[in-house]
This record gives sequence, structure tokens and C-alpha cells, in this order.
Amino acid sequence: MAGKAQFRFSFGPWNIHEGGDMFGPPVRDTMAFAEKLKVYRKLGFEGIQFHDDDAVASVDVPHDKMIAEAKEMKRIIDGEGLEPEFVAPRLWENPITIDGAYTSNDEKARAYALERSRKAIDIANVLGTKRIVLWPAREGIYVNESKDHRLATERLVQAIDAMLEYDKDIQILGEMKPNEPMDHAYAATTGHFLALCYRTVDPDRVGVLIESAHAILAGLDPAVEFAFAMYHDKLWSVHLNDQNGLKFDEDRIFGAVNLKRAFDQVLVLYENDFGTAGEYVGLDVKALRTQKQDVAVQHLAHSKQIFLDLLEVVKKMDRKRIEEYRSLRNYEDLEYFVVRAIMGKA
Ligand code: XLS
Ligand code: MG
Repeated sequence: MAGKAQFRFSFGPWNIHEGGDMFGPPVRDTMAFAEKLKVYRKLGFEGIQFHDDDAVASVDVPHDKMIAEAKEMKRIIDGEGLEPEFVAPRLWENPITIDGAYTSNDEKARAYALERSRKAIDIANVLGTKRIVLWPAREGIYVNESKDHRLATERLVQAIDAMLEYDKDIQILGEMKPNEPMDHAYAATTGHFLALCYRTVDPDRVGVLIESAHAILAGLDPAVEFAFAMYHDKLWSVHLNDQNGLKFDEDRIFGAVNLKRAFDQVLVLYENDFGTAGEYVGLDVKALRTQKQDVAVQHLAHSKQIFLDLLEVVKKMDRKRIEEYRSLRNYEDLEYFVVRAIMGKA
């Protein structure tokens, strides 16, 4: 029943960055991690998302050193009053995983990927979160004939199984994206990942994180994708942002490109009581390269405020009017009503 939704917000340290892109170097100074942490509470965020090597300097070090660093990070975030939302193994930067991680043709790469995933789980346990996010960045192809796609699919399931078996409490959240860096990603959408989840050893511990831009890049509507996952009780996190057309992942401010599409996402989260089981609303947004140093965290504040403003519109919206238009099959008036409501005119 709608109305119970509790919204708490999170982001990752990578969402405050130096503005480098594919064609140019960084344009802003690096903000020290300790300084980034101060931004969270100041902007009203409670949750912090980690890649494994956001939490420790490197995972490619002796295990006890890695665990000691993770413990130190736990102490620091506790001191800031922040909750760790998830840990994601960063499997796409090491030269070993150049041709993929879990689905690489290279046995050594697959072994590295699994070992690193187990380390991410160990870090998550120290930080105090059960959620492991998998963004399978390099699981896919540039050249179609380069891999056995059926085998790659099986390997994805085997990797998830290995993680589920390594730790009986963790949950795996697939964050699917159809392309970039790969030309074609394996299990390109939420639907694909959910189909795989039911083939794992413990489907109850496998769900999804849906990023708005990733759905849009697949030609899909984020709100419809959210609803699909919520029907399965498997929408365990979201990465809200926005995206202009089918190109690179832009990570634009939530609602900045298509306000109605953002409204629809807030509506579906609200109507389905998202957050009541402790799920966070994550904002995976990036400051524009043109932002100057002193205003390079505004994208986070703005995205959250746009969410909250749209939430007000959602709450006030006359549900009876919506029902009337539905029963009359007058969807053009329905759309007009919604657009005017978003503009504060209805
Ligand atoms: C990249 C992903 C990444 C994940 C975490 O597009 O969104 O930031 O959220 O690995
Ligand atoms: Mg994301």
C-alpha cells in the first residue's frame, strides 16, 4: 500500500570527481576522501557506496593488510555517522581482466575475478553491509565470434553461485548496463539478470540495482523497469540519474534531461513503498566537466532536491483524476494533467 515509502539517500565517493573524460585530463583538484565524507551529512545523505578499492587502498595486498584498512574505514565512517550501503568489486581496471572477468576466455582472469569478489565480500563484512553490487563492466564482447556466449552466460551464474556459497548471508545485486565499455554486454538488462538469478543456488539472495541511465541506454523506461523488479521483490537499490539519448553513460543530474521521466520513477518508487526494507535511493550522478572546484558537489544536492520536489508532486497528485482518465481511456488528458501537475499548475 502506497505511502509507507521511506527515502534515505546514498552516493559513492566516485560521484565527486576531477572532471577528466575520454578526451581531456582532470580539470579539478582531487578532494581528499576525508573531505568527501564531510559532504555526505552536510547534503543530507546517510549511505555511502563503495567499490572494494574505495574502502581500502588496494585489494592486491596481503589479506590481513586489506582487512586492517577496511577496519580503519569502518571506524572512519562510523565516526561520520554514515552507513555502508554496498561494496562492488571493481573488476574492470586491472590489466588481468582486459578481456572480461567472470566470463573471460582466460582462466587466470576468471580466477582473479573470483578471488577479488571474495575479497569484496570480506571487506563488506568488516564495513557492515550484506550487499554486494556487480556491475559487470567487461563481461561482454567487441567481436561477436570472440567468445562462446552460452558458456559466458553459464560462467556468470557460476560466479554468482561461488559468491553465494562463500558467504551464506550476502546478497548480490546485479547492476546491468547494455554497453560501454563493451560493445555488447552479457545479460544486458535487469530482465536478463533476473532470469539468471533464478538459476543460482539461492535466488532469494540475488536481486538488482537499477540505474536510470542504464535502462535508458537499453531503450527502456526506468520506471517500468523498477516496477518489473519490484514485482519480483528484487529492487534492492536504485541509481537515479538522467541521460540524453543513446550515447555514452552521461550520469546527468536526476530529472535534468526529462523531468516527466524522473517524475515517473519517483511515482513508482512511492507507490510501491520502496525503501521500507532499508533500501537506499542512490544517486549515481557526475558533475559536468565545466563545473568549477567550489561548486562541484552541487549535482548531488540538486539531484536529491529534485527527487524531493517531485515527491511532493507525487503525494499531492489527485489519484481519482488519474483513475477517471484511465477509465475513459483518455490518456492525452491524463498526460496533460500530469505535465501540468509537474509544472505546479494542477
Ligand atoms: C557505472 C556504474 C558504477 C556502479 C558501481 O556505470 O554505475 O558506478 O554503480 O560499480
Ligand atoms: Mg551506477
